[in-house]
Amino acid sequence: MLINRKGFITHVISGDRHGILIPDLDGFRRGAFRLRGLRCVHTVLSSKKGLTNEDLTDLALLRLDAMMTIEVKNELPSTFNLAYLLPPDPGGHKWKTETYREIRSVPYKFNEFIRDLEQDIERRCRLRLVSSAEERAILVHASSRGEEFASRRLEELERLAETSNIEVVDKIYQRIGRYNPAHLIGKGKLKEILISGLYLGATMVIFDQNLSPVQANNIARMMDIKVIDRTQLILDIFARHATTRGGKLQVELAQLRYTLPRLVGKGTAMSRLMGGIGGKGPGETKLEMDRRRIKQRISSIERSLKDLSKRRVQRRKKRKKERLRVFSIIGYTNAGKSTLLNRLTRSKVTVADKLFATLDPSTRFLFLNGRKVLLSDTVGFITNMPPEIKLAFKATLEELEDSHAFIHVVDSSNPFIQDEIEATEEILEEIGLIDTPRILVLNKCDLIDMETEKRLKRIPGLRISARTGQGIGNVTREMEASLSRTFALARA
Ligand SMILES: Nc1nc2c(ncn2[C@@H]2O[C@H](COP(=O)(O)OP(=O)(O)OP(=O)(O)O)[C@@H](O)[C@H]2O)c(=O)[nH]1
Ligand SMILES: [Mg+2]
Repeated sequence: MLINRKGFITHVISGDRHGILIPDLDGFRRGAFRLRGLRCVHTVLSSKKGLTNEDLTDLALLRLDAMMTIEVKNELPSTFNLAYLLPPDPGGHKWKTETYREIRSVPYKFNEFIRDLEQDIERRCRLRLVSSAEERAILVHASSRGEEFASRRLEELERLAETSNIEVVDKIYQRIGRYNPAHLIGKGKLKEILISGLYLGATMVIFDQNLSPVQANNIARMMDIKVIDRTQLILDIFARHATTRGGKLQVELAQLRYTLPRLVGKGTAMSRLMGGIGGKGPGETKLEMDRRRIKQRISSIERSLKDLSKRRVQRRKKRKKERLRVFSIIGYTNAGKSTLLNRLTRSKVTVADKLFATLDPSTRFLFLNGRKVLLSDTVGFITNMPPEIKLAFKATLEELEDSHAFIHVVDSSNPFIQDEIEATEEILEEIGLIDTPRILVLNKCDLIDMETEKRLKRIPGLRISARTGQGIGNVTREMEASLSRTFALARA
């Protein structure tokens, strides 16, 4: 039975010898620091005694007031077991169990006890909430790739989370050989993660691996906090950073497309899975929209985007007629692309120590050999870009198609510079632009030490610092050389 604090029975559940299945408790009170207001009391008929692991994980995941079992002996109630959650305490236990000879031996009034406990939990949780973050997350990376790879990925995921104003409370690496199609990682491990997350006051779990609709739904059903994956996190960042109408629509479309298959007839599933992380994305107002309305919205966005795209085509035609050459600055996110654009064209586009600071391509001009050329700043690349994200990039990708050459910027202070270069090259390969001439630029050379210097020797590229201006002359000279080469070709 589930019993509320007034003593009314809200659910009667019959199980079998394997156990009981507690129904969906959505709609009953909940909150980051509150308990559910329901206690579960069930009989134990088999020879098993006390409380099982299952009992305790249900207690924690559903945030029940208490889990109670009554053992049955000679068809009469005998030993009474009780478990309740404890306030967060570093290194402490998550719950406490008590055993009594019979139910009447419990020495306190349960309602008063649970009210005090709840206040205690709330007080201690609030004490730790000193940051201004909107959400608190546990990050999970599951793969067979080993510790070093995992920690690098988790670090990047943490930077992404911070960009979305999410505080990271725990990072978990789970080594697995094969993904579980139903819930990515084993159910036991998953429950463990979720419980420790709740205990740390997490409001969401972010998976580095992209979740299939089935996985996302199964995991979200197991618990009361938001479950999202890396793609959704990146889309949330896009939603926050997009500034132009086209950019915003593009991101909303990508979010809706990602969400639609993940909506499985459950009202709250949407708010858990949608953008809406901090409630600032375009997803925010659509939280409770149903499938049909999402579909309508998708087609309406597609129509608007078609119009915008037509206008872009016209602009590109005009440029072609004027025979304006376009150079595009590309590279991994946060490499310093916008800083370089500003340096080369003396402009002031947004620069920030954030991932995906730039979303909408901005174009400025400069003169090379007395000829006017355009320079485009683009959205940064990142490893494992899923198709939904590429969709949000459409305007940028179109810009790239028209480019005369790319200036590929990499952050030379990054210890994994080779991976960064490859991530960008892989994307160029995928979009069929690997043959466009490229000028490789190793940026942030003001930051590197002797050790890094040695490592960089093997990488052919211009050493520059977009921040200090060091080596910038070489970049313009390379751009000029690249222009003369094409003109020479054209004449030949
Ligand atoms: N020390 C140093 N910092 C730099 C240099 N170039 C850029 N930065 C810093 O690196 C951070 C990212 O620079 P951005 O120009 O915004 O990088 P971006 O590649 O446009 O990044 P996204 O638009 O987010 O993909 C900022 O904090 C810059 O100030 C450099 O040459 N040296
Ligand atoms: Mg930028």
